[in-house]
Amino acid sequence: MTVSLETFAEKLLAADDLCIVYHIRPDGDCIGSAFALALALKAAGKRCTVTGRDPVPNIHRYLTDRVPLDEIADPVYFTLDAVSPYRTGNFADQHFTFCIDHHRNNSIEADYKYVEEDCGACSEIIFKLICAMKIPVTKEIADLLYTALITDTQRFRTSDTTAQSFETAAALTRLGADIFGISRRNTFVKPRGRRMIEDALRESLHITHDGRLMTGIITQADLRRAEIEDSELEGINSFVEQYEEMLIGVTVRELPDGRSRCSMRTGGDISAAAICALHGGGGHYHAAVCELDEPPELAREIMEQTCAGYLPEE
Ligand SMILES: [Mn+2]
Repeated sequence: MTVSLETFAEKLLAADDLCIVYHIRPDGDCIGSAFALALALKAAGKRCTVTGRDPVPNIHRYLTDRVPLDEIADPVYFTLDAVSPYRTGNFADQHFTFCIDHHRNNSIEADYKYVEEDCGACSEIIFKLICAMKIPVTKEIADLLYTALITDTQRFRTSDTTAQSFETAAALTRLGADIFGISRRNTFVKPRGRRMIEDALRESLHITHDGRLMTGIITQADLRRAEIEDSELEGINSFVEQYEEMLIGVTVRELPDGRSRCSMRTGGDISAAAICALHGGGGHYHAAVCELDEPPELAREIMEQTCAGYLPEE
């Protein structure tokens, strides 16, 4: 049932023994939001834990390892930043009491659900929720929420970045968030492995239709060579966006099981969410994703065929 944020806050304050579930292949937004909320709920005297199918990416561990979690036998489940049951991984069949999200067409059923479509980051909602519960936002919470905000808005440049994104950032700045360090760490500095992957991706590019359609591939072999985990490549799907002529850009990432995850970025009036929906995926207007059972080279061909039909007439 969809409820107002006020009702959501009331119901959450009345609950205890919570388990917050972040989505598979976690990013800064779901991790920052989940651990910030856990800290807040614990400050309000509740028992709380955070879990997800995949481990917390190393880059965020310096913040999350400091969050003390409880062991809870029979928790109340809370999901955030996951658009569908599939995205909750091994919790796909779990009954969720609480659900918060910022994606279009969220398909998770929950007793209490609050979705703001197309807001910059889930953490903007989590910040409002913590404030609505009148729980103080500490520097630790602010750091986690800012990590989520800066990564999901890609330094405030996605098309979902709104005045609320900046208002949240201003508030978190006043609350002591490490603006310089978090931005630098998450959006600017590139470790050696990351640079190697970018080189491999550049090499793999297929650029057609006068540069308007481009596809690239990152394989498991690339990851091994660069000695980097897939989870350490947040933002890599936006690499294609640096090409000025690009209208549709797809980054095909080979999954450990040989299937392909196709991340799409679009410009102009082309809906990435609509194209990815054709292959069972979804997401935002200019950034969406779908998974194909095919290996990367074949998945690339399929995506090229699908996308070519969406390019405007020259
Ligand atoms: Mn998000």
